[in-house]
Amino acid sequence: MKTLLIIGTGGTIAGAAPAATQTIGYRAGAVPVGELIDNVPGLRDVARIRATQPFSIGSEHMRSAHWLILAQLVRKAQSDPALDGVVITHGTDTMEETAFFLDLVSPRGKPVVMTGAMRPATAVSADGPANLLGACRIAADDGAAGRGVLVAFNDRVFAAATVGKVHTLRLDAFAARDAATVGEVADATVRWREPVQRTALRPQAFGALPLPEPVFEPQAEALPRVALMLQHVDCDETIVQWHQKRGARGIVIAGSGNGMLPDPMRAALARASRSGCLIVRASRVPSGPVVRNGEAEPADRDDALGLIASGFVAPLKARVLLQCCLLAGMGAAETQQQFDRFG
Ligand code: DAS
Repeated sequence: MKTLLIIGTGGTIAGAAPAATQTIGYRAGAVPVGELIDNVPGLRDVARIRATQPFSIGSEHMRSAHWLILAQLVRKAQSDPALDGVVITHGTDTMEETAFFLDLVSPRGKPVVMTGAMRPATAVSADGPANLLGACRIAADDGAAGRGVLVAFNDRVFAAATVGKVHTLRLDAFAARDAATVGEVADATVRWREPVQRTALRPQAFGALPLPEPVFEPQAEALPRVALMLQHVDCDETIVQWHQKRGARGIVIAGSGNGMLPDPMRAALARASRSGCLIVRASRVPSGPVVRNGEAEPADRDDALGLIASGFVAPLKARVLLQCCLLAGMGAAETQQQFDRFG
């Protein structure tokens, strides 16, 4: 029987409300991870379980310091001969960001599966117990090794690089952007849709990257500061300079269409790029890649301005990937190569 480490971090899966009919307005992270485990019939028939709870928060409060604590625990588990895999219970609001960060910085090998819930633990038909059981089945399955961080939700298995929350309330809250699910769980069996994805097989740029110590001081940020901006009609380009004054070393802008920008915004970002800030052009469109040099005028193109095109990487994940590139001391060309890996 495999041995799994379950890391509890809070979220709705550990949420509690006075009334069983309440599915909003609950207290996230109120139920300790040991109780979550005890509330899942049959879980201990799937694997030997160890548990730890480094913190317990609603994931809307997640900070990069929390990510660094989780990365330390996952890296340690990857080299612990007594463990065969990791399951992380986490809020759904920022799960896609945490999953991608851990996917980027954790060495490939043992399964790491994240899960959560859309209904609190106290609700009628709470979905947490089934999601936790599914996540453990996946983490204990031989087919899960080497796939990087996975998200298990509502009997579906997603890759960290493409998963995103697509509904605010529904149980089926997650989907894969520009990709299929990696597998499905049915009748206590995990069915993998495809062999281990090629991005999961490629040597990792950040699997052994030294990571900073987690700091929680107000306004301290343990990872390089990267701003994320959404382009809209009349968007104020002076915000670019404000982000730089606040210490941003990178900016991701979710442009319109193929990551397109109005002249004033493009000029402001070009100035920031010239001053050494890495700029990634992503798109506010929910699917499809952002390709390089889409502008009509050569002088406005990425090559001329030193901008990076996000490819298939969604804006929220582009910010995380850019943080890792900056932490690794990469410049624009090497960073573009990292984004192109997700094509
Ligand atoms: N409470 C929100 C969070 O922690 C929602 C959830 O957990 O599902 O992300």
